[in-house]
Amino acid sequence: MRLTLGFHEIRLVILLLRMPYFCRINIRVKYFKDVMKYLIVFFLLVSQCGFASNLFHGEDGYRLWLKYDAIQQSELLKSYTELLGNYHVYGDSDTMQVAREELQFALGNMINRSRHVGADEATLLVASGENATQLAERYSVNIGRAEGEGYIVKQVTNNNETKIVVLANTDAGALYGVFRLLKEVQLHKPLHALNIISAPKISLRVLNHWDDLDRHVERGYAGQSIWDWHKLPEYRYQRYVDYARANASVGINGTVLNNVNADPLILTPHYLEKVKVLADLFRPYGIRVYLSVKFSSPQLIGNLSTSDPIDPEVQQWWKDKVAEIYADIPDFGGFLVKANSEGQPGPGDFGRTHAQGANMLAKALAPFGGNVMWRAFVYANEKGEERSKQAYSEFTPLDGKFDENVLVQVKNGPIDFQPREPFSPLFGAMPETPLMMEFQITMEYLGFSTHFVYLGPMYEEVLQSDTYAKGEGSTVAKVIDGELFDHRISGMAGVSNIGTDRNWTGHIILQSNWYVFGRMAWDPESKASEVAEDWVRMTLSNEKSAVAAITNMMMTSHQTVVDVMTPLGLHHIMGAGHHYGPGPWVDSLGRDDWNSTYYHRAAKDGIGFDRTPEGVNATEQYFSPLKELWSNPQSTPEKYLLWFHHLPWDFEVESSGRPLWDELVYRYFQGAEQVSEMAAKWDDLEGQIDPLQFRQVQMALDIQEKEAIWWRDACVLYFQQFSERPIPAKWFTPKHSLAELKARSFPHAPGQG
Ligand code: GCW
Repeated sequence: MRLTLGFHEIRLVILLLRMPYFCRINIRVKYFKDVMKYLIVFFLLVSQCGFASNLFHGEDGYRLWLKYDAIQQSELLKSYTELLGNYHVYGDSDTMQVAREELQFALGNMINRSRHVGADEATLLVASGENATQLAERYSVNIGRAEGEGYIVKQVTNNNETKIVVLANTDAGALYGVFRLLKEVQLHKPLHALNIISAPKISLRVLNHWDDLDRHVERGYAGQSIWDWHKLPEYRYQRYVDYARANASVGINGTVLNNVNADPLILTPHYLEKVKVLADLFRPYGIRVYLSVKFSSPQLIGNLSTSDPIDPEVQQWWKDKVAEIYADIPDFGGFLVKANSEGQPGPGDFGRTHAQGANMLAKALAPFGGNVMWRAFVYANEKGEERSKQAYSEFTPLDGKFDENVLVQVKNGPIDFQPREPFSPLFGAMPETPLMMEFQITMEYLGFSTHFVYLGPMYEEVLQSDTYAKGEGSTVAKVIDGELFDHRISGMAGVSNIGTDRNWTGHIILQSNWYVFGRMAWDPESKASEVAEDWVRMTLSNEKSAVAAITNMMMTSHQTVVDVMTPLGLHHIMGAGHHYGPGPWVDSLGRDDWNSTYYHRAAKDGIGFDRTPEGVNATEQYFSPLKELWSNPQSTPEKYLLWFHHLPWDFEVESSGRPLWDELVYRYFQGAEQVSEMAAKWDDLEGQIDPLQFRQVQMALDIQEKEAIWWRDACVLYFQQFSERPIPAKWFTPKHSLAELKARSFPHAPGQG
């Protein structure tokens, strides 16, 4: 038993001692003191035995996966100390300085020895550029393979002298290499025969913050925006630097600071001065800053009468604005634009195309090396075309018309970050244009920040989907990393789940989604399970059984949330506006394609959206053989069944042989049960991981369990009105009534747009 007296314990002791005063009890002081003495001893014992200390002490999650806990195993410690204890980092740029500091901090913690020494004395050498080239020659290492931002981490021998070298062509590469080496140590991997060569397959690896200037985070569930705009530029939180460190540790090299529903004020000098400070803080970590811009900025803050992209005055306004930014931020990354989408202004307002809008900005940025990330998330009722088809219809005719420094940023699915979607048909359909992937890391449609959902398997599923654009093997991963169509630039964006919560993401497990995003942006061929295991071992436990148990839970958690909310290809049936909880009955929003009923189409004759040639023919946007396969329910993967087909309630579901209605009910009940099983498995981990982390996830699982039952009852009862079929015998009638569930309202649900 550990005796720790924390703030809360001390406060309670003082309170107990002062009780007579507070209670004004008239008892004899002599007895009172005796009683109090026993009470205090009793309280201290109880608090140390678990309950109180579990609540108030422990790992609060701030350190993320960079905990650098001390290595206990003596063999390992000995070998790490020998090989890493004395190191030398060449160069004195800010980035090399950061690399040096990271080693100092990490090794000091992990092996309790950390000395920066002369190159001759050192057993670990870290170098970039010219220094690295020389070392590479000395140790016969092919440094070319590290490419621009990559690294080589290798054990080398020369004249019977064994060293570890971290070599890179750039400073950023060397820093990434240092983080990689430290990861190996955190994972307790042996270092002998170490030979890692790694270079990013994607050039722009960026987080998108949907953060407003008043610190509200659209679809954010982890507190406020970490950017304290009001206190910038003077007040610089340590958190800014820790944010950059965490990103660099997984290879993220860009951040879009503000919401795509952009406030034009971000481009005023008042804010640019603040942006500059963040850019300066992030630069040593290899991170470039980008901004979301409002297309009508020339009118809103520039006093122009138009924002028409072919107007010379408008063009000049953007050129001047860009020059003003680069004067202060020489490595500024560029702009992200949401245009003519959900009420945002865009070139369409002036009768111009997305390409004309994007190219105007691209021309202003090109002389400085900046890029435009132009979003393809566009849809509008007036177009008279089914929502899932609109982005493709609007963008494919523009292929080949974008300037070189424009990337079109496409959400993973054709609709909108649903728990599961087939990949967007745009991937593969615009060979002349670099397409960026946009994943959502924040869990707008997946249970906010109280659900245990690891998104790795979902990202992997999308990235490994075959588009067949150039025959078999034309995966989405190969489209976006530029390999398939040979593009110079490539990108992946992740809508951030970060906020001011002490643990950054509101839920410890959700840190893994930030982590896996970075890993997959570096290498879209990464395996979700391997990444999960790495993350668990650095964040929660390095013990074999705990690692296996948690990794397993993570790997099944995405399928679980799909079963809980939208099994068999259902989609967009969440509560209106905030998207919290079930809302399959939502049918009265301003636009058809905001309503749940538009998407599930439940009726007496069946359920699901007919997107085959007999229906809206969305399947035509995919390459063969997908367009044929997905036009037929028999050859459509069950996970997409109701996405592409409207099927009768007695349609036989192949994998189970159950009628569709029974299968649907089965999935909803099964989903809720899986959450309970997950909660039970988590309970088994008590004592194996940090008590605070344990307890926080446990509490969130309580919420998740409650909400899974809510989803089950709401969807089963709602759809039953149409199927008019009984709930299969194995299950039971939900205890809530549909009327009661429909009446629930959450006007203050977090993260609203
Ligand atoms: O999913 C929707 C969200 C909006 C978001 C939009 C988008 C930033 O509900 O909050 O706006 O997507 O991606 O632009």
